[in-house]
Amino acid sequence: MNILVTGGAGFIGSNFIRYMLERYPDDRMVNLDKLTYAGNLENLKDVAAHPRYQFVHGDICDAAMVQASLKRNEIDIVVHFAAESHVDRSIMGASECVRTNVLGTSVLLEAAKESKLTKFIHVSTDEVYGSLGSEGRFSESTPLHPNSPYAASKASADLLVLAYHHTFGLPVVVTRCSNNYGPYQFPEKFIPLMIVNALNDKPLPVYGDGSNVRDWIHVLDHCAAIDTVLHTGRIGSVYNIGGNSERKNLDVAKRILQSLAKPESLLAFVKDRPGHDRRYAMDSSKIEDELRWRPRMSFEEGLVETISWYQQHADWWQRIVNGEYKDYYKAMYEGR
Ligand code: NAD
Ligand code: TDX
Repeated sequence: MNILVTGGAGFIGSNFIRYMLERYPDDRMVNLDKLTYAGNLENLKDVAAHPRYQFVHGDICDAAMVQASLKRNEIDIVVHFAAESHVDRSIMGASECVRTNVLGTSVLLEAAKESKLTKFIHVSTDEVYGSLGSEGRFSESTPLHPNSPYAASKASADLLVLAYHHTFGLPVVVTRCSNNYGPYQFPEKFIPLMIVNALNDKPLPVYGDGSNVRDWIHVLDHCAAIDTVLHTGRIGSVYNIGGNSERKNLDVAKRILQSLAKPESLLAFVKDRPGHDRRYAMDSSKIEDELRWRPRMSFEEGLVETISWYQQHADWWQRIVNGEYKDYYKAMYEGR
Protein backbone atom coordinates (compact mmCIF):
# COMPACT_ATOMS: atom_id res chain seq x y z
CA MET A 1 0.00 0.00 0.00
CA ASN A 2 1.07 3.59 -0.59
CA ILE A 3 0.27 5.70 2.46
CA LEU A 4 0.38 9.50 2.52
CA VAL A 5 1.02 10.88 6.00
CA THR A 6 0.41 14.62 6.37
CA GLY A 7 2.35 16.31 9.17
CA GLY A 8 4.77 13.39 9.38
CA ALA A 9 7.63 15.58 10.60
CA GLY A 10 5.77 16.42 13.81
CA PHE A 11 5.54 14.51 17.07
CA ILE A 12 2.88 11.85 16.42
CA GLY A 13 3.38 11.69 12.63
CA SER A 14 7.10 10.91 12.92
CA ASN A 15 6.45 8.19 15.51
CA PHE A 16 3.73 6.78 13.22
CA ILE A 17 5.97 6.67 10.12
CA ARG A 18 8.72 4.82 12.02
CA TYR A 19 6.15 2.46 13.56
CA MET A 20 4.67 1.57 10.13
CA LEU A 21 8.04 1.16 8.35
CA GLU A 22 9.11 -1.33 11.03
CA ARG A 23 5.92 -3.39 10.78
CA TYR A 24 4.81 -3.47 7.15
CA PRO A 25 7.51 -4.50 4.64
CA ASP A 26 5.22 -3.91 1.65
CA ASP A 27 3.96 -0.42 2.49
CA ARG A 28 5.46 2.86 1.25
CA MET A 29 5.22 5.95 3.46
CA VAL A 30 5.08 9.41 1.85
CA ASN A 31 5.43 12.26 4.33
CA LEU A 32 3.87 15.56 3.24
CA ASP A 33 4.88 18.32 5.64
CA LYS A 34 5.25 22.10 5.53
CA LEU A 35 7.97 22.09 8.21
CA THR A 36 6.44 24.75 10.41
CA TYR A 37 8.11 25.52 13.76
CA ALA A 38 6.76 22.12 14.93
CA GLY A 39 7.97 20.11 11.94
CA ASN A 40 11.48 18.73 12.33
CA LEU A 41 13.17 16.34 9.91
CA GLU A 42 15.57 15.39 12.70
CA ASN A 43 12.66 13.38 14.10
CA LEU A 44 13.05 11.03 11.13
CA LYS A 45 16.83 11.13 10.64
CA ASP A 46 17.10 7.36 11.14
CA VAL A 47 14.68 6.58 8.28
CA ALA A 48 15.50 9.48 5.92
CA ALA A 49 17.26 7.16 3.45
CA HIS A 50 14.86 4.25 3.89
CA PRO A 51 13.89 2.84 0.45
CA ARG A 52 10.17 2.87 1.34
CA TYR A 53 10.10 6.40 2.76
CA GLN A 54 9.79 9.67 0.89
CA PHE A 55 9.56 13.25 2.08
CA VAL A 56 7.55 15.89 0.20
CA HIS A 57 7.95 19.48 1.39
CA GLY A 58 4.60 21.21 0.98
CA ASP A 59 1.58 22.94 2.47
CA ILE A 60 -1.73 21.03 2.66
CA CYS A 61 -3.47 24.29 1.64
CA ASP A 62 -1.74 24.07 -1.78
CA ALA A 63 -4.37 22.23 -3.85
CA ALA A 64 -2.24 21.63 -6.95
CA MET A 65 0.64 20.20 -4.93
CA VAL A 66 -1.68 17.97 -2.85
CA GLN A 67 -3.40 16.63 -6.00
CA ALA A 68 -0.06 15.95 -7.68
CA SER A 69 1.31 14.16 -4.60
CA LEU A 70 -1.69 11.85 -4.40
CA LYS A 71 -1.49 11.05 -8.11
CA ARG A 72 2.26 10.75 -8.56
CA ASN A 73 2.64 8.46 -5.55
CA GLU A 74 -0.46 6.37 -6.38
CA ILE A 75 -1.71 6.89 -2.84
CA ASP A 76 -4.17 4.32 -1.43
CA ILE A 77 -4.56 5.69 2.10
CA VAL A 78 -4.22 9.15 3.68
CA VAL A 79 -3.47 9.53 7.39
CA HIS A 80 -4.03 13.20 8.13
CA PHE A 81 -2.02 14.51 11.10
CA ALA A 82 -0.97 17.95 9.78
CA ALA A 83 -2.29 20.67 12.06
CA GLU A 84 -1.45 23.63 14.21
CA SER A 85 -1.67 21.56 17.39
CA HIS A 86 -1.07 23.86 20.36
CA VAL A 87 -4.01 25.33 22.29
CA ASP A 88 -1.97 28.24 23.74
CA ARG A 89 -0.74 29.31 20.30
CA SER A 90 -4.32 29.22 19.00
CA ILE A 91 -5.26 31.58 21.84
CA MET A 92 -2.38 33.95 20.97
CA GLY A 93 -3.65 34.05 17.37
CA ALA A 94 -6.04 31.70 15.62
CA SER A 95 -5.51 32.44 11.94
CA GLU A 96 -2.80 29.84 11.17
CA CYS A 97 -4.78 27.30 13.15
CA VAL A 98 -7.94 27.92 11.14
CA ARG A 99 -6.01 28.04 7.86
CA THR A 100 -4.25 24.71 8.29
CA ASN A 101 -6.78 22.79 10.36
CA VAL A 102 -9.94 23.83 8.51
CA LEU A 103 -8.92 25.08 5.07
CA GLY A 104 -6.05 22.58 4.78
CA THR A 105 -8.37 19.70 5.62
CA SER A 106 -10.90 20.88 3.03
CA VAL A 107 -8.18 21.06 0.36
CA LEU A 108 -7.14 17.49 1.19
CA LEU A 109 -10.75 16.30 1.05
CA GLU A 110 -11.29 17.87 -2.39
CA ALA A 111 -8.14 16.18 -3.69
CA ALA A 112 -9.14 12.89 -2.06
CA LYS A 113 -12.53 13.05 -3.81
CA GLU A 114 -10.77 13.00 -7.17
CA SER A 115 -8.49 10.07 -6.30
CA LYS A 116 -9.00 6.34 -5.68
CA LEU A 117 -8.36 6.21 -1.96
CA THR A 118 -9.49 3.19 0.04
CA LYS A 119 -9.33 5.13 3.34
CA PHE A 120 -8.92 8.68 4.61
CA ILE A 121 -8.08 8.71 8.32
CA HIS A 122 -8.59 12.06 10.00
CA VAL A 123 -6.61 12.28 13.25
CA SER A 124 -8.62 14.35 15.70
CA THR A 125 -8.79 15.00 19.41
CA ASP A 126 -10.85 14.62 22.59
CA GLU A 127 -10.90 18.42 22.85
CA VAL A 128 -13.73 18.60 20.29
CA TYR A 129 -16.09 17.39 23.06
CA GLY A 130 -15.30 20.28 25.41
CA SER A 131 -14.77 19.94 29.14
CA LEU A 132 -16.03 17.47 31.78
CA GLY A 133 -16.86 17.95 35.46
CA SER A 134 -15.60 15.44 37.99
CA GLU A 135 -17.79 12.62 36.60
CA GLY A 136 -18.34 10.92 33.26
CA ARG A 137 -16.37 10.27 30.08
CA PHE A 138 -16.65 11.33 26.42
CA SER A 139 -18.20 8.77 24.07
CA GLU A 140 -18.44 9.05 20.29
CA SER A 141 -22.02 10.30 20.66
CA THR A 142 -21.14 13.12 23.10
CA PRO A 143 -22.17 16.39 21.39
CA LEU A 144 -19.29 18.49 20.08
CA HIS A 145 -18.62 21.50 22.30
CA PRO A 146 -15.15 22.82 21.46
CA ASN A 147 -13.91 25.61 23.73
CA SER A 148 -10.57 26.87 22.39
CA PRO A 149 -9.87 28.16 18.87
CA TYR A 150 -7.73 25.04 18.35
CA ALA A 151 -10.53 22.71 19.46
CA ALA A 152 -13.08 24.60 17.33
CA SER A 153 -10.84 24.27 14.27
CA LYS A 154 -10.44 20.53 14.85
CA ALA A 155 -14.22 20.08 15.35
CA SER A 156 -14.83 22.01 12.11
CA ALA A 157 -12.44 19.71 10.29
CA ASP A 158 -14.14 16.61 11.77
CA LEU A 159 -17.51 17.82 10.48
CA LEU A 160 -16.13 18.50 7.01
CA VAL A 161 -14.57 15.02 6.88
CA LEU A 162 -17.85 13.35 7.90
CA ALA A 163 -19.80 15.50 5.42
CA TYR A 164 -17.53 14.28 2.59
CA HIS A 165 -18.42 10.72 3.54
CA HIS A 166 -22.14 11.47 3.62
CA THR A 167 -22.23 13.55 0.44
CA PHE A 168 -19.56 11.99 -1.77
CA GLY A 169 -19.05 8.54 -0.24
CA LEU A 170 -15.42 9.36 0.62
CA PRO A 171 -14.09 6.40 2.68
CA VAL A 172 -13.30 8.34 5.85
CA VAL A 173 -12.66 7.35 9.46
CA VAL A 174 -12.25 9.92 12.25
CA THR A 175 -10.14 9.10 15.31
CA ARG A 176 -10.30 11.24 18.46
CA CYS A 177 -7.43 10.70 20.85
CA SER A 178 -6.59 11.99 24.31
CA ASN A 179 -3.33 13.73 25.35
CA ASN A 180 -0.24 12.05 23.90
CA TYR A 181 3.24 12.00 25.42
CA GLY A 182 6.50 10.31 24.44
CA PRO A 183 9.67 10.87 22.39
CA TYR A 184 9.96 13.80 19.92
CA GLN A 185 7.15 15.88 21.47
CA PHE A 186 7.78 19.59 20.96
CA PRO A 187 8.63 21.18 24.35
CA GLU A 188 5.76 23.68 24.23
CA LYS A 189 3.44 20.86 25.39
CA PHE A 190 2.98 20.16 29.11
CA ILE A 191 5.02 17.00 29.74
CA PRO A 192 8.12 17.83 27.66
CA LEU A 193 8.02 21.45 28.86
CA MET A 194 8.06 20.28 32.48
CA ILE A 195 10.87 17.78 31.81
CA VAL A 196 13.05 20.28 29.94
CA ASN A 197 12.55 23.01 32.55
CA ALA A 198 13.30 20.59 35.39
CA LEU A 199 16.48 19.46 33.63
CA ASN A 200 17.46 23.14 33.28
CA ASP A 201 16.52 23.93 36.93
CA LYS A 202 13.96 26.44 35.64
CA PRO A 203 10.49 26.99 37.18
CA LEU A 204 7.73 24.61 36.05
CA PRO A 205 4.76 26.86 35.09
CA VAL A 206 1.58 25.14 36.32
CA TYR A 207 -1.60 26.87 35.09
CA GLY A 208 -4.14 27.81 37.78
CA ASP A 209 -4.12 25.47 40.77
CA GLY A 210 -2.88 22.47 38.75
CA SER A 211 -6.03 20.43 39.34
CA ASN A 212 -7.05 20.20 35.67
CA VAL A 213 -7.15 16.60 34.54
CA ARG A 214 -5.92 15.05 31.29
CA ASP A 215 -6.16 11.42 30.11
CA TRP A 216 -2.60 10.54 29.04
CA ILE A 217 -1.71 8.01 26.35
CA HIS A 218 1.74 6.98 25.14
CA VAL A 219 2.27 8.02 21.51
CA LEU A 220 3.05 4.43 20.44
CA ASP A 221 -0.30 3.26 21.82
CA HIS A 222 -1.92 5.99 19.69
CA CYS A 223 0.10 4.79 16.66
CA ALA A 224 -1.09 1.21 17.28
CA ALA A 225 -4.69 2.43 17.45
CA ILE A 226 -4.36 4.24 14.10
CA ASP A 227 -2.73 1.14 12.60
CA THR A 228 -5.74 -0.88 13.80
CA VAL A 229 -8.20 1.64 12.37
CA LEU A 230 -6.26 1.72 9.11
CA HIS A 231 -6.61 -2.04 8.69
CA THR A 232 -9.99 -2.81 10.27
CA GLY A 233 -11.79 0.46 11.10
CA ARG A 234 -15.30 0.80 9.70
CA ILE A 235 -15.69 3.43 6.97
CA GLY A 236 -17.80 6.39 8.09
CA SER A 237 -17.07 5.73 11.79
CA VAL A 238 -15.65 7.80 14.61
CA TYR A 239 -13.37 6.07 17.16
CA ASN A 240 -12.36 7.48 20.54
CA ILE A 241 -8.84 6.54 21.67
CA GLY A 242 -7.93 7.03 25.32
CA GLY A 243 -5.18 5.97 27.68
CA ASN A 244 -7.30 5.18 30.76
CA SER A 245 -4.79 7.31 32.65
CA GLU A 246 -6.44 10.38 34.11
CA ARG A 247 -3.99 12.49 36.09
CA LYS A 248 -4.05 15.98 37.61
CA ASN A 249 -1.45 18.30 36.04
CA LEU A 250 0.07 19.05 39.42
CA ASP A 251 0.58 15.33 40.16
CA VAL A 252 2.29 14.86 36.80
CA ALA A 253 4.60 17.83 37.41
CA LYS A 254 5.47 16.52 40.89
CA ARG A 255 6.21 13.06 39.54
CA ILE A 256 8.58 14.51 36.95
CA LEU A 257 10.45 16.45 39.65
CA GLN A 258 10.60 13.33 41.81
CA SER A 259 11.98 11.19 38.97
CA LEU A 260 14.72 13.74 38.31
CA ALA A 261 15.45 14.27 42.03
CA LYS A 262 14.58 17.97 41.71
CA PRO A 263 12.93 20.02 44.49
CA GLU A 264 9.21 20.89 44.53
CA SER A 265 10.27 24.51 45.02
CA LEU A 266 10.63 24.57 41.21
CA LEU A 267 6.82 24.45 40.89
CA ALA A 268 5.45 27.87 39.87
CA PHE A 269 1.69 28.46 39.84
CA VAL A 270 1.01 30.93 37.03
CA LYS A 271 -2.02 32.70 35.58
CA ASP A 272 -4.49 30.21 34.16
CA ARG A 273 -5.04 29.57 30.44
CA PRO A 274 -8.14 31.52 29.32
CA GLY A 275 -11.11 29.15 28.99
CA HIS A 276 -8.98 26.28 30.35
CA ASP A 277 -10.87 22.96 29.98
CA ARG A 278 -11.20 21.30 33.39
CA ARG A 279 -11.13 17.62 32.65
CA TYR A 280 -10.90 15.23 29.70
CA ALA A 281 -11.64 11.51 29.96
CA MET A 282 -12.27 9.08 27.13
CA ASP A 283 -14.60 6.14 26.85
CA SER A 284 -12.73 3.97 24.32
CA SER A 285 -15.03 0.95 24.58
CA LYS A 286 -16.01 1.17 20.89
CA ILE A 287 -12.48 0.66 19.53
CA GLU A 288 -11.73 -1.83 22.34
CA ASP A 289 -14.79 -4.02 21.69
CA GLU A 290 -15.08 -3.64 17.93
CA LEU A 291 -11.44 -3.62 16.85
CA ARG A 292 -9.74 -5.24 19.88
CA TRP A 293 -7.29 -2.40 20.49
CA ARG A 294 -6.16 -1.51 24.00
CA PRO A 295 -3.48 0.82 25.37
CA ARG A 296 -0.51 -1.22 26.59
CA MET A 297 1.83 1.24 28.27
CA SER A 298 1.11 2.24 31.88
CA PHE A 299 1.45 5.97 32.46
CA GLU A 300 4.06 5.61 35.20
CA GLU A 301 6.25 3.34 33.07
CA GLY A 302 5.79 5.52 29.97
CA LEU A 303 6.62 8.70 31.85
CA VAL A 304 9.89 7.28 33.23
CA GLU A 305 10.83 6.08 29.73
CA THR A 306 9.97 9.51 28.27
CA ILE A 307 11.99 11.38 30.91
CA SER A 308 14.99 9.22 30.13
CA TRP A 309 14.52 9.82 26.36
CA TYR A 310 14.72 13.60 26.97
CA GLN A 311 17.79 13.09 29.16
CA GLN A 312 19.47 11.12 26.38
CA HIS A 313 18.43 13.50 23.59
CA ALA A 314 19.44 16.84 25.08
CA ASP A 315 20.95 17.90 21.74
CA TRP A 316 17.52 17.45 20.08
CA TRP A 317 15.59 19.70 22.49
CA GLN A 318 18.43 22.15 23.13
CA ARG A 319 18.48 23.04 19.43
CA ILE A 320 14.75 23.80 19.76
CA VAL A 321 14.82 25.77 23.02
CA ASN A 322 17.81 27.83 21.86
CA GLY A 323 16.13 28.75 18.55
CA GLU A 324 12.96 30.75 17.80
CA TYR A 325 11.22 28.91 20.66
CA LYS A 326 12.95 31.44 22.95
CA ASP A 327 10.68 34.24 21.65
CA TYR A 328 7.57 32.09 22.04
CA TYR A 329 8.53 31.19 25.62
CA LYS A 330 9.09 34.83 26.49
CA ALA A 331 5.75 35.91 25.02
CA MET A 332 3.83 33.07 26.71
CA TYR A 333 5.42 32.97 30.17
CA GLU A 334 7.33 36.18 31.01
CA GLY A 335 5.57 38.06 33.80
CA ARG A 336 2.72 35.54 33.83
P1 NAD B 1 2.82 18.64 15.94
O1 NAD B 1 2.54 20.09 16.14
O2 NAD B 1 3.95 18.01 16.66
O3 NAD B 1 3.04 18.36 14.38
C1 NAD B 1 2.26 18.94 13.38
C2 NAD B 1 2.97 18.73 12.04
O4 NAD B 1 2.13 19.27 11.00
C3 NAD B 1 4.31 19.44 11.93
O5 NAD B 1 5.28 18.58 11.38
C4 NAD B 1 4.03 20.61 10.98
O6 NAD B 1 5.15 21.01 10.23
C5 NAD B 1 2.93 20.03 10.11
N1 NAD B 1 2.09 21.07 9.49
C6 NAD B 1 1.50 22.13 10.12
N2 NAD B 1 0.84 22.88 9.23
C7 NAD B 1 0.98 22.28 8.02
C8 NAD B 1 0.51 22.55 6.70
N3 NAD B 1 -0.24 23.64 6.45
N4 NAD B 1 0.84 21.71 5.70
C9 NAD B 1 1.61 20.63 5.93
N5 NAD B 1 2.10 20.31 7.14
C10 NAD B 1 1.78 21.12 8.18
O7 NAD B 1 1.44 17.90 16.26
P2 NAD B 1 1.17 16.48 16.95
O8 NAD B 1 1.13 16.65 18.40
O9 NAD B 1 2.05 15.47 16.33
O10 NAD B 1 -0.34 16.24 16.46
C11 NAD B 1 -0.61 15.61 15.23
C12 NAD B 1 -2.12 15.52 15.03
O11 NAD B 1 -2.70 14.78 16.09
C13 NAD B 1 -2.83 16.87 15.01
O12 NAD B 1 -3.83 16.82 14.03
C14 NAD B 1 -3.45 16.98 16.40
O13 NAD B 1 -4.62 17.75 16.37
C15 NAD B 1 -3.75 15.53 16.69
N6 NAD B 1 -3.77 15.17 18.12
C16 NAD B 1 -2.71 15.47 18.92
C17 NAD B 1 -2.73 15.09 20.27
C18 NAD B 1 -1.57 15.38 21.18
O14 NAD B 1 -1.69 15.15 22.39
N7 NAD B 1 -0.44 15.87 20.69
C19 NAD B 1 -3.84 14.41 20.79
C20 NAD B 1 -4.92 14.14 19.93
C21 NAD B 1 -4.86 14.50 18.61
O1 TDX C 1 2.98 25.42 30.66
C1 TDX C 1 1.94 24.74 30.78
N1 TDX C 1 1.37 24.63 32.02
C2 TDX C 1 0.22 23.92 32.24
O2 TDX C 1 -0.25 23.84 33.38
C3 TDX C 1 1.31 24.08 29.66
C4 TDX C 1 1.89 24.17 28.28
C5 TDX C 1 0.15 23.38 29.91
N2 TDX C 1 -0.39 23.31 31.15
C6 TDX C 1 -1.63 22.52 31.37
C7 TDX C 1 -2.77 22.86 30.43
C8 TDX C 1 -3.49 21.54 30.28
O3 TDX C 1 -4.41 21.38 31.36
O4 TDX C 1 -1.32 21.16 31.11
C9 TDX C 1 -2.39 20.49 30.42
C10 TDX C 1 -1.89 19.96 29.10
O5 TDX C 1 -1.59 21.08 28.28
P1 TDX C 1 -1.09 20.93 26.76
O6 TDX C 1 0.12 20.06 26.73
O7 TDX C 1 -1.01 22.29 26.16
O8 TDX C 1 -2.26 20.04 26.13
P2 TDX C 1 -3.83 20.28 25.95
O9 TDX C 1 -4.19 21.71 25.99
O10 TDX C 1 -4.52 19.35 26.91
O11 TDX C 1 -4.00 19.76 24.43
C11 TDX C 1 -3.33 18.55 24.00
O12 TDX C 1 -4.19 17.47 23.97
C12 TDX C 1 -5.10 17.38 22.91
C13 TDX C 1 -2.61 18.71 22.67
O13 TDX C 1 -1.74 19.80 22.69
C14 TDX C 1 -3.57 18.80 21.54
O14 TDX C 1 -2.89 18.83 20.28
C15 TDX C 1 -4.45 17.60 21.57
O15 TDX C 1 -5.43 17.70 20.59
